[in-house]
Amino acid sequence: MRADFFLYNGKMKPINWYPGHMKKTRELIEENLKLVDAVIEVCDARIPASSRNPILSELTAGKPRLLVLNKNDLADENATRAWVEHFRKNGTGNQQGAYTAALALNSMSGEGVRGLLSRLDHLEEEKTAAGAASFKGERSLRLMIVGIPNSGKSSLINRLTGRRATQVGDRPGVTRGKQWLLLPNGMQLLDTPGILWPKFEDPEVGLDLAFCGAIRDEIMDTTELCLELLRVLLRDWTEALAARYGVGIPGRARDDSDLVIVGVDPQSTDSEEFDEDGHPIETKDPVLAAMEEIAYSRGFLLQAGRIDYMRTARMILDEFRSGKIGRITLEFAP
Ligand SMILES: Nc1nc2c(ncn2[C@@H]2O[C@H](COP(=O)(O)OP(=O)(O)OP(=O)(O)O)[C@@H](O)[C@H]2O)c(=O)[nH]1
Ligand SMILES: [Mg+2]
Repeated sequence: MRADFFLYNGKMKPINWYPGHMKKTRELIEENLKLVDAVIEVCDARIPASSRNPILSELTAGKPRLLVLNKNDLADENATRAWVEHFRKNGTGNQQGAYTAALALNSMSGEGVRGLLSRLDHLEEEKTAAGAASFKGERSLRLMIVGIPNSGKSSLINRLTGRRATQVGDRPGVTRGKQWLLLPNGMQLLDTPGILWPKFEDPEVGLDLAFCGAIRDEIMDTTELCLELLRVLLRDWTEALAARYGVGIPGRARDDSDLVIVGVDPQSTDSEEFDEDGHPIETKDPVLAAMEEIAYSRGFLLQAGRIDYMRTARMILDEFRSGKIGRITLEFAP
């Protein structure tokens, strides 16, 4: 299997770039763009900025755009509301004057789908009224759905068609080619495979995408990825993490009452602690300590009591992705 990215020292490094199937999808989108009246961009409500592909945004800039923040059942409600408001105020990045809208929805339950349909109706009415050259009102809207891998494009299409018209899966890269579908309201919709972009300027973006399942797990170090996720959760979602696993609340993980801290090297990012005789006390990275505590509490141990890091990491990532740790948003509206 060909790898597109790997995780090294907390950074997503692209390898073997630009992958052939993503280049092909880009061409597919470019070729079919002239056939459609509007674009539905599906991003992930947990990471509404990181999950927007700048290439797609640029390619489709001239078209009316409906930005869908999908999987809103997994994201924090207040954070999602702030994001929708942000896009409403600032637009979604298509050309000035072009129709744009942003809305949150859940493709699994269908919550929010009616809002999307009414916006599409509205757009169709506008187009008909304007008598657009390519759109004389003699037909219904033609739409294209685009987005990063695993954001739920095909799931949304199945919702809109009311049947299992396209294949979906809990991993990136399920849709491979284009597929035209007819909606009950007469509109036509083109499903496309998810694509990423060649370089993540900000390593956090790569990590966010990996946490949320947009990058194939097979090519990443699961334990390292999980530690990166725990680092973020310990920082921003302390309560949720403590409620699920009983870790991360200060003072709970380790009892520091006997320690006398006599010196911290200001140059060092790791603070070293010393006992009363001046011997350094080994301190464990709190993120690793949290992971080990979770492993012990779940009994994820190998022979001789060694920790099964892989199994623990897999479990934590799965629980995050399925919302078991809570409704968690990883980045917040500016
Ligand atoms: N919780 C939740 N899960 C969702 C939602 N929408 C989709 N999913 C899940 O997300 C996974 C990906 O869904 P797909 O529809 O295959 O995603 P896609 O964007 O078509 O993916 P590619 O074809 O690989 O680009 C599946 O496991 C879906 O069940 C949602 O609103 N909420
Ligand atoms: Mg798909």
